[in-house]
Amino acid sequence: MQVLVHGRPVGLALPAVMGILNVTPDSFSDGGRYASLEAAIDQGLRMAADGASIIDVGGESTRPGASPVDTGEELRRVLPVIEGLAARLDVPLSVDTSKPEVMRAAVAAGAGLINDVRALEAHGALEAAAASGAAVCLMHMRGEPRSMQEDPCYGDVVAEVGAYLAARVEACRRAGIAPERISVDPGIGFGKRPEHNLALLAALDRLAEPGVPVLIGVSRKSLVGIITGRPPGERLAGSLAFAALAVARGAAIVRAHDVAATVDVVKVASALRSAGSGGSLQ
Ligand code: 8Y7
Repeated sequence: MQVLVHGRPVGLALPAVMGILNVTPDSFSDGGRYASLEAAIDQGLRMAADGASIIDVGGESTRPGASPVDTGEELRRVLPVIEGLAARLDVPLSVDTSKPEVMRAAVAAGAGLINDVRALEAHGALEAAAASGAAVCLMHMRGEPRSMQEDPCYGDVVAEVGAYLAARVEACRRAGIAPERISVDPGIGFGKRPEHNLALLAALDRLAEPGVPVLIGVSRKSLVGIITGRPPGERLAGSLAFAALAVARGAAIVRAHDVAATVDVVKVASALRSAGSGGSLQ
C-alpha cells in the first residue's frame, strides 16, 4: 500500500496501526481553539512516538446519532492540526472526511490518505480524491450517522458489503486512482447490528480481492461493549482482542485510540500470521 508523505508516494509497511485523532469540540473540552490545537498536536506527536504508522485526523463526528458539521468549521478544525503535524513528523497523515473541499485542502496541507466513511460517494469526492493523488480508504456505511443504527437489515451481510466495496474500488480505478493507493473497510458499527459486525470480522478474508488492503476499526466501539458489558473507557482488552484476531484474518490496517498497546498486539499477530501460510500483505 502506498500513501503520500510530504506529497510524495511512500510504501506503507503492513500490517499497520492508524492512530485516531479526533478534533471535535467534545474530544478536547478545555476552552479555546488554540488550546485545543496544541492538545491535538501533542496527542498526534505522542501517537507517532508510540508507533502509529498513520495518524487519522477527523473533524466531523460520525458516531451513531451525530449531526453533520459545515465545511468551514470542519476545515478550521482539521487544517491547523494537519499542518502542525506535517511540519513536525514524517509519519503519514490521513484525513477523515467525506467533503471534497476538505479533501483538497487537507492533502494540500500534508495529508496523504483520505479516509472516507462514505467511500467517496459525495458529489465531487471521487474526482477530488483522484486529483489529489492521495491514497484512499473506502468504508461501507448503511445510511447516515444520525439514523444508521435504527433498523439495519441485510440478507447476506458479507456478500453485500463485499460487493459494495468491490464496486467502489472499481469506481476509484476508473477515476484514475492508482490501485496500490486503494484500501477498503467494512465499517464496523456503521449501520450494522452486532451479528452483522461479527459476521464481517469472521469473514475478513472474503471482503476484498487479494492485494486490496482491508482496514478495521473496532477500538472502544459498542460491539466491544455489548460483548464484554463494559463502558468505553474499559474496552481496551476487548478492542485488542479484536485487533489481534482481525490481523490473524488478514486485516492490513487497524484503526485505534490506544496506539502503543495496539502496535504490540499487531506485531505479535503479524509474526504469527507470517509464520503460518498467510503470506505477506501489500
Ligand atoms: C471508523 C472510521 C470511525 C472505522 C474507518 C469511531 C472515522 C467512530 N470509525 N473510519 N471512522 N473505519 N475507516 O468509533 O471503523 O472511531 S468514527
